[in-house]
Amino acid sequence: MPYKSTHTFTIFVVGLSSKIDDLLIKGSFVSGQGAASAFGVSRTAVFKRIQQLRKLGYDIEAVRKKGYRLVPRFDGLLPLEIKSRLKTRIFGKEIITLDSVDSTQTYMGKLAEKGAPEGTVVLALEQTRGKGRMNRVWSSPRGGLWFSLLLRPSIPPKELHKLTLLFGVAIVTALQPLGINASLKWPNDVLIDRRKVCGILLEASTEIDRVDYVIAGIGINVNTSLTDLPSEICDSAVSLCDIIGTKIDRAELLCGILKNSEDLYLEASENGFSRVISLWRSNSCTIGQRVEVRMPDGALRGLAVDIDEDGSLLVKYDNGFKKIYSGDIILL
Ligand code: BTX
Repeated sequence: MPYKSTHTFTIFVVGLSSKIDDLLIKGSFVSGQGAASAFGVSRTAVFKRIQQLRKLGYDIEAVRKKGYRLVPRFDGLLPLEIKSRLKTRIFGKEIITLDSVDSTQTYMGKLAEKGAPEGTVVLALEQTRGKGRMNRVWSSPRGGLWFSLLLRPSIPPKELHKLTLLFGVAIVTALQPLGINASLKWPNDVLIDRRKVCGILLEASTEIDRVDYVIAGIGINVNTSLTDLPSEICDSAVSLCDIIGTKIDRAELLCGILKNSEDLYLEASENGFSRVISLWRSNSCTIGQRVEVRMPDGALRGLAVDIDEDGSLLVKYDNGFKKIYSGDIILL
């Protein structure tokens, strides 16, 4: 598989390769002669880069008198294929596609510590030790969309949990053009007919009053068959291809999620999270439901009445109301 080696071609591409890649991403034809004169190199140097890319798995067509053109494959998850379809400014400017990794979160953590820029994406075709919240395991066989996105937000640490809500909204909205009506279970699940199709994990490095970085991990069962998942979660999980009945283009879905989340993120950075909260509310399957809230110090049953502007869940129980800031809920 070509994916393992793409790392060096994403973060560290400089000079001629990067100029050629930029033209290919734009969908333009790269003429051997034109690029050679424009960049002051030989035609052989241009051809070498094209051959390198082909070896990495890219489909690059050659048309007489026009030159070379990148043809993104259906469901093609190589960095340039994704970038050629992306309509974002920051998210996905750097993309690393790995064939297999323990966890994209762990991999991204190392890049973040080395100063990788905001918007960097690491995605893997499979994870051997995918992480859920509270040390739980996230099952990540081939066919799913498993990725981490690096953020360096200028919000106070106490607002970080609102980013989970933001990604939930971005994902549900990206599924709508596929005709999929998913909904949000507080705080971090995306469900279809009460079954989990996606999980969101936010990990952050913070100081007392500032956030250094956040790694948003998103896992979606896209073209995974339920038989690839452990039997104990088969009843509570679902995959998009099971619902639709055909394979889905993960690259397109990823681009949609990155675009939606970037738009919401930029708006929240300017004007706060009101719009995220209101969109979360209207896409929720939590509000109006009887729930059991499981917290480290015990469980509580009641009615989930609303989500507050601070992102907490407001639960009405026998003795009054309680705001829940963290924990798990079960829909009763
Ligand atoms: P969570 O703790 O809310 O959910 C974990 C629970 O979900 C597990 O205990 C199990 O019951 C169930 N589960 C595990 N795998 C699946 C699955 N594939 N589909 C449905 N249910 C499942 C949710 O944590 C956060 C998950 C984030 C995953 C992404 S993938 C990319 C990034 N890298 C990484 O290691 N984690 C994130």
